[in-house]
Amino acid sequence: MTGYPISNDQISSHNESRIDGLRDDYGALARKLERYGRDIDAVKAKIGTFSLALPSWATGRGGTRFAKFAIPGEPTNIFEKLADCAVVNQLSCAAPRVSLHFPWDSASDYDELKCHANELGLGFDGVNSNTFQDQPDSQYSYRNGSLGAADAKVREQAIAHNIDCIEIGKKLDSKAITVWVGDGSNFPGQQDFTRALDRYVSSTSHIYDALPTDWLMLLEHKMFEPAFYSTIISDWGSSLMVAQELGEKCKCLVDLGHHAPNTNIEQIVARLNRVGKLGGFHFNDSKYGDDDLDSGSINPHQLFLVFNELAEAEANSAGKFNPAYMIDQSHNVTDPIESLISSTEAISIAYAKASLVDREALIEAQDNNDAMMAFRALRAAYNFDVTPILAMLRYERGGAIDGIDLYRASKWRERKAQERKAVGLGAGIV
Ligand code: PSV
Ligand code: MN
Repeated sequence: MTGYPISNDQISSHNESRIDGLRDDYGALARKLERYGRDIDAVKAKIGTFSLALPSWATGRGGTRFAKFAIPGEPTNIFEKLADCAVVNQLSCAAPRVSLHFPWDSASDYDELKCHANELGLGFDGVNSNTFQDQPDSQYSYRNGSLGAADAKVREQAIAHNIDCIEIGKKLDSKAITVWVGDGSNFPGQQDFTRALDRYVSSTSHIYDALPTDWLMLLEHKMFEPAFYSTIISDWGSSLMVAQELGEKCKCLVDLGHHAPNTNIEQIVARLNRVGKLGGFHFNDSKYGDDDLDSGSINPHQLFLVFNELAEAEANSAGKFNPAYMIDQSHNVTDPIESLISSTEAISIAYAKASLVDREALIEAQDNNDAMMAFRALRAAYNFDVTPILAMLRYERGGAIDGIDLYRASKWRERKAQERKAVGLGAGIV
């Protein structure tokens, strides 16, 4: 563990003062689970298989389109972002992969970047392209769209950028590219819905053709923003339509915040899974129309219901079910490392509770049209406080019983504030 950011001594002394209390809580939960017919160690082993990818871009303070309020010690390049992700993973033991976004995370030597990440205990998840912003060296502007733009030269530039991302991803052992575009319109009549989608399909088919055989292309839909009247891939229907047209290596990615408030996202998950097109998730939470709040901070029950569909899908999948799980949120008022530790736990909790659902009882109640018993099957699992299992997993794996407490005690951010360059003023939606 030599390259890891927090010292083993610090972790051990943090855990020492908490382990007795944790053993107590774990024992009490074990007895409760036994009455429910489940063995806690088997449950722990199952939960231990769950892991998430961290978004490199969420390690800095995100900001809104109005302002970004940076904090001292924020990362300013991909190496510093990886260091912060390594802290999250070391303490939470459930986030061993990082998803990079280009050109934000460009590096001069990707072999060096990969070695560096591996030394920190990290690997790489899917890569993300960015054709929703112009770059200083861009020849053509994306102001009127990218993969769906009317101008063929703009589309060619956007396609080439996506293919470059695949080439970088190959060096990092990534196995997927996630494509999200801001293409859309702000006025009725501004854009022909059909021709714009035709152009998008044609562009994405060129990217699809450049995919290595063992890669996936994940299409991410978003209802609105930055376009406010129409967005080219606005919903799961549009996403699915294109994924089906492109072929079996193209699937849909569900960002939880990219729907209208109160949309039944768990049903979308079940639908996409039914046709083999559920490719992955961007986890976050949302109160209005945003995709920025911390996972589980607003509606942990919805998160549980999403995972209940995933548990159902996994149970019926004969071992082939492997969606990409990733966080995507914007930390505007917290230290991003703390939010990522807290969100990793919130998402793991939802996974754990869903794995406790008595699926036989649920199906029997559903088949008997017994709504209350079906609901109780879900509620019984949801009501378990599974946090001692997650804390025990972290403890056994060399992580922190209380990640945020230990992070604060480590003074990581204060130390980085001395070492890292200050982040300038700015704004931008992430
Ligand atoms: C767009 O809102 C999004 O959810 C996409 O995943 C982007 O890649 C990411 O946020 C960063 O802008
Ligand atoms: Mn997203």
